[in-house]
Amino acid sequence: MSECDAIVEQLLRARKIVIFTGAGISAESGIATFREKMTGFWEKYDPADFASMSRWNENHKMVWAWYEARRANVMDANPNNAHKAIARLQEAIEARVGYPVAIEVVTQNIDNLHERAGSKRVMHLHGSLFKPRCSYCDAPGYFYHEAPDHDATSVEPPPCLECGGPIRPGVVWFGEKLPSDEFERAKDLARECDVMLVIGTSGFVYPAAMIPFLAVDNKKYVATINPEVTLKKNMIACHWAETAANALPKIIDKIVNE
Ligand code: BV8
Repeated sequence: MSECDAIVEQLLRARKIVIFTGAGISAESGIATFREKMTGFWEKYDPADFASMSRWNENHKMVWAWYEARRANVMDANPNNAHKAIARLQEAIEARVGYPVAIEVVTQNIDNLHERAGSKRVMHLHGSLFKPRCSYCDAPGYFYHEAPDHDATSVEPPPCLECGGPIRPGVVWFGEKLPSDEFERAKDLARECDVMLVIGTSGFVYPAAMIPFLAVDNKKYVATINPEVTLKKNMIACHWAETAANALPKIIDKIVNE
């Protein structure tokens, strides 16, 4: 049985499905994955070093400019066929099985491509490029420019309307806690789901990387879709060595047309 057949067979038996995604699912939209070298001015910087409170405290104009450049890239990008297939999955399965199915996307990504593809239930474990907040009082923030500058390397972040403090990116930096509601919910979903598809993540970054392991420990059907092997093969039911934008439309096609 092919990986696609095996995954579809499980999806058609499931009532609760979790789609756990990482930077790899946005790769085919042209968004560099987290471990890929960045380009241009940012090439000399390590994202894992740059995405930190210490770098923000050291030079928040540079960090704000980096996130604005990344926001500009996401705004220029489009959801790819993987994002679109995931957004169609619930409707496709329910039309086939004739009963309601619960599907939730749990993403480590800070882009908004799942939402722009039409996914309704998306949880961001590492925050979002599109939800800035005040670095002093945590009030919701805003952007100076809806269309951010791709090329600026030092930009004064806007001042908070409540307290005047500098607005920061609404993301989780290394060394910062994950949003507890989202993280607790993601752990519950891993324990309660029937199937978890783990798509485009290296599993390097904790504690988000523990979510698939929680599903494995609770004897759920866990499949990875990734050109590289990330979770040990003896731990998961299926590894499909395929890119997300190739694999997910094949899953939808099999559900809808076979
Ligand atoms: C915390 C937002 C504590 C910001 C991000 C030593 C060991 C273990 C852990 C640690 C350690 N030292 C420190 C830690 C903790 C640290 C951590 O895990 N570090 C790692 C680097 C070792 N974690 C933290 O600091 C976390 N916080 O622990 O706080 C605490 C507790 C209490 C109180 C206070 C504090 C916070 C981590 C969150 C960091 N923020 N993002 C930003 O983006 O700027 S993480 C960042 O990495 C992104 O969100 C990204 O999504 C995430 C994970 O990476 P992936 O998504 O997996 O991306 P990656 O590039 O790695 O892999 C891409 C994959 O896709 C690859 O496998 C590739 O093969 C595949 N792929 C490529 N193309 C495709 C594809 N797959 C399918 N189709 C394709 N076309």
